[in-house]
Amino acid sequence: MRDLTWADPFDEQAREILRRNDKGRYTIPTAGLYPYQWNWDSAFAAIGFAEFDLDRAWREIETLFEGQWDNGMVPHILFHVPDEGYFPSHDVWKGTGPVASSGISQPPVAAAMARQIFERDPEVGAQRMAGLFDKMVAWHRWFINWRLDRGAVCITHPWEAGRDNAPDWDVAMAAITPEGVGDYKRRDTSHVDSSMRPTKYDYDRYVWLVQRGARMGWNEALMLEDTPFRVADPTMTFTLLRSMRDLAAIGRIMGRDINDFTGWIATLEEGAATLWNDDLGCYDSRDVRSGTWANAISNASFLCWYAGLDTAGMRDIYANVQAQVKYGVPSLSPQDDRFDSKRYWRGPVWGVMNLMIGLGLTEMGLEAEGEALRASTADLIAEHGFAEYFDPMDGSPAGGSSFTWTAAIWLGWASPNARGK
Ligand code: 9WN
Repeated sequence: MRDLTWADPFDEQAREILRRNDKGRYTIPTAGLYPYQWNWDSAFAAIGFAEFDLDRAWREIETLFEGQWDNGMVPHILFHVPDEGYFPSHDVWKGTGPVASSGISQPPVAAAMARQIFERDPEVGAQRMAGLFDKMVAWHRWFINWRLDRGAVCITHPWEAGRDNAPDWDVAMAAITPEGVGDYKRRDTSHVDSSMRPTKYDYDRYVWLVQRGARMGWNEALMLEDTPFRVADPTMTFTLLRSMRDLAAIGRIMGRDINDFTGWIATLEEGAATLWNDDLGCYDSRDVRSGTWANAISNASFLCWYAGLDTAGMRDIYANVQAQVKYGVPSLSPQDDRFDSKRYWRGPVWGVMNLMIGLGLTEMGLEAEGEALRASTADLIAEHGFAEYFDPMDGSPAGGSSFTWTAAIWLGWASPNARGK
């Protein structure tokens, strides 16, 4: 039997949150604010489930891939059961796949999380991956076919990166005039204080981009002819690179054809190099239309290690950013004028980003830094609850509560009892 430790009650609380948000075949991020299945949230949920119910962990990922489109895209939201509490709904998105969905994707972390789960029980893993492997390859190929700019992965909507209002998109967002967007009723600000959410300026542009995609039937070739929003992004580039490596590793074990992966990985490595902003001395987002840098040291910049890239200079930048906050990793450097400790992706700490940064640090041989980040994330959650995100200056919880991915990364990584740490 395992020793009783201070963390045991939090483990139980985390399992309880996952059970509460569990809809049977998929998990919602939190009741009220996010009543559907989100793509990368589900992948993270799976590593939480894997700590106590391996079958349920695989089911989460399998349900996500039931929503895959014919072209390989896996949508960022699956609207399994209609719900009045979220805007924009499927009526606005008009996603064209087998399950009512949005029309964009989200950071491809599913294969990376699947590898973690696979390692728990490779025999079961091989059985479950038998049905998932080709689907994951098709999704990765979709990014290669439709989202590359000089090898870096681009987003076509701020929601695609999962870092909705990050300053990384400010230039691209300013270039949009959201003409004809019409009236709409936001639901998020009825669940959460508006100071913690994106602004109306942001939402007008989010909705305008959705309407445009829906009008074009989400035809990638057509949308690419005149794209109003295209930003090469470290979140996408680094997570895809990581997932490519992990999927290739799984494929090798299963004796699958992984010939395409070598070229894809090389392309993405070249792409990652194009995200290096020399003046900033850091990985950054690049607006493809204007060629301008975001000049943002974000938590996505620090996903480089998770992608297997140990670039000179990044360790010092990381140490400098971490020295300025009580709890890292802030989504934007506090030295940046645009930093806002409570507003979503412009300052707050997000547990899932910490998980990927922490694992990356450890794998790169920076064990002390990786362990320090794990321990500080554990303190943050134990002291302030399973919130959606946190103020890096004092740890105060923000956004939704009883949040699936915070509970999941607690169980799978941050808890002293986690096997994935
Ligand atoms: C839009 C569910 C999602 C996360 C994103 C996070 C937030 C949605 C929203 O919530 O985005 O996709 O309505 O604000 O930014 O990363 O997947 O938790």
